[in-house]
Amino acid sequence: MKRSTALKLRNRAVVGGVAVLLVAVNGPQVAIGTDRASTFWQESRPDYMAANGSWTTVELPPEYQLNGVHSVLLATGKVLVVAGSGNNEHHFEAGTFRTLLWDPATDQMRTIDTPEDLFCGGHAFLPNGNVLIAGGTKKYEVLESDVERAAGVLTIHNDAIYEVDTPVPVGTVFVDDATGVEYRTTEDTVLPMVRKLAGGGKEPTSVRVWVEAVEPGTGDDFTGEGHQLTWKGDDRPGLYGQADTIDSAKQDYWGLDASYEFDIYKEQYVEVGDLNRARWYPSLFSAAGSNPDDDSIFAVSGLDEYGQFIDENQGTTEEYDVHAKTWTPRPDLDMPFPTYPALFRGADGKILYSGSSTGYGPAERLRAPGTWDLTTNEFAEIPGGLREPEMNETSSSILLAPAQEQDVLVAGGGPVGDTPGSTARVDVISFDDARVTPAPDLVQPGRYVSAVNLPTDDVLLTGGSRGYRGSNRSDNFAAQLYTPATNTMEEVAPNHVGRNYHSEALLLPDGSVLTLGSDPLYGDAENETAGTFEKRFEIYQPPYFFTEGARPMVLKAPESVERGTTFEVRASGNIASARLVRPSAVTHVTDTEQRSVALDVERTGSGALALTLDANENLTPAGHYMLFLVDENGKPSVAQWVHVP
Ligand SMILES: [Cu+2]
Repeated sequence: MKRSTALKLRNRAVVGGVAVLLVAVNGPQVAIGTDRASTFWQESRPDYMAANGSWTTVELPPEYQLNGVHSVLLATGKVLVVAGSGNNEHHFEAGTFRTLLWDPATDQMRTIDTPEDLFCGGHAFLPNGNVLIAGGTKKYEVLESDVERAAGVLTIHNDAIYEVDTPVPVGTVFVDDATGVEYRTTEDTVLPMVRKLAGGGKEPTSVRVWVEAVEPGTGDDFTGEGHQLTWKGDDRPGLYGQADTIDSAKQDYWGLDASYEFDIYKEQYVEVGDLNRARWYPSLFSAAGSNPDDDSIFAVSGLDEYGQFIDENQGTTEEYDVHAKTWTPRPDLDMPFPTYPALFRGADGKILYSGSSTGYGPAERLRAPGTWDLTTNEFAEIPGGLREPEMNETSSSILLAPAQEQDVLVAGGGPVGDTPGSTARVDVISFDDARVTPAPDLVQPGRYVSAVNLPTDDVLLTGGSRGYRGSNRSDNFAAQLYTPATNTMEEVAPNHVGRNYHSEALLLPDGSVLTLGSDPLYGDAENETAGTFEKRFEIYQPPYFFTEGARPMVLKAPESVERGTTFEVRASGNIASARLVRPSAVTHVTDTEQRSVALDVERTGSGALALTLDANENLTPAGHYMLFLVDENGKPSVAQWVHVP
């Protein structure tokens, strides 16, 4: 089947003065090639949709289209789509950073002023529902073929100057003691004076700066060796440079130390305290922290301000106080992870690491799943680990529903870096008993497979590509539903838009799933032309949109629910289960937020339910949740938003 035919199912109508998105429930809306038409005729049959669900492509007006790298569902029902520079160096150089706010219920949209390049930062929800975004892009990568001078990080050590901080202007030259090669600094910096300690001692200081060879070309590169350098014209004892690597290899993206809260009601970014370490590709997650009154947000991993992986003893972890709005280093929580690690807040307060990550970090370590105890900084690996442990990068991880089970599903993935191959492996890590159980394979092997919790506890697994960043036209057109209770997989209607690197999926309040983004490296099957960023959205409606009977409805529910309490809800339908689903904040198939918590359900009268929320705050961290009621036929309601303080 050809996949080249352009799809245009843009399907808008104006009802009551508000533009709404209609979904294609009655078959193809536009003329398409005959091979596709037969597919669509098949896919638009009511019995097919009742068994497989249905996909609808959505194209925003051109002025709103963007490279959606980060997607967050807000408690206002709107979707925050952050591109920043969107992996487009021209946008970066021009300072064109973009954010879109889109309301899927009304199809209203607006562009949000984006103050810095938040491309490849991390994000997590604050207890009040606002979104904390930290890190981003300070500089784009330089491919090896474009590197003209050997370059690297120089640490200038000071055990000599006591009186004043010393400016180190751009162009300051250091000479390699071993080779005589001269390197110059590429930015202004300041070397702090030696600190005199109260007891009479002294503490040497240092500063890191990027240097490049004065002479173009290569020849005296060193990688991981540790050279000492002398400040040209200033050879005071105790004043020297030191570098582990100055070479002509590819220079990775540089991280940003910026941090913003996105105010979901004022719909704007608000600058807050900077990170202590610049981070590109960090993960953020909430957990109990230093402030007893509220959860904190923690940031881990990333590439620093010179594109260096933040390894152990390099400030791996810092904590954001949600009241002070400042970041504090946590050297006691020294724990390196590969970039964008898949981390989940466990019911006992420990952090569950599934082994999934995307992008950077050493191949030979830090890739095994385990639990991280934030009170002792101990990491306990899951015995045996995952099957195909070398295939964890760009795999997708999701805390299965109900969250009480503490099971994390790991799907697909590939070898570290720009490498061929991917796996169809799906494993379930039971963190409660530190055990891994195989699950049925994906339909096709794939990296970047999106995973989304549905209100029914099924997980939608869709998209991804068999090759690195969709190379050789290897996007997967396949979707399946995984059922945790039975450990079974069922193939459903395939996505029509390919989703590889820089793609996301998230559950919407009506029970459908939005997918967006995709950033193929190449535009053709032979990998000869550059790829273009996929700007179309697609919406998947699971079978429960099409099976017989009316969906249940939440008729009355409280706006706020305390943990450990029972509350009354009025509903239509025969309700069998209830879930609080925390919305997604997803990038690079990494989503530390999405989780579905089961409520105890008691029918107390006609249309009346008593629902009880577990008292454990690690299970249901403060924030906004979608309350879904599911009837005896497996049909969910549309969600009602509930705040858990
Ligand atoms: Cu990326």
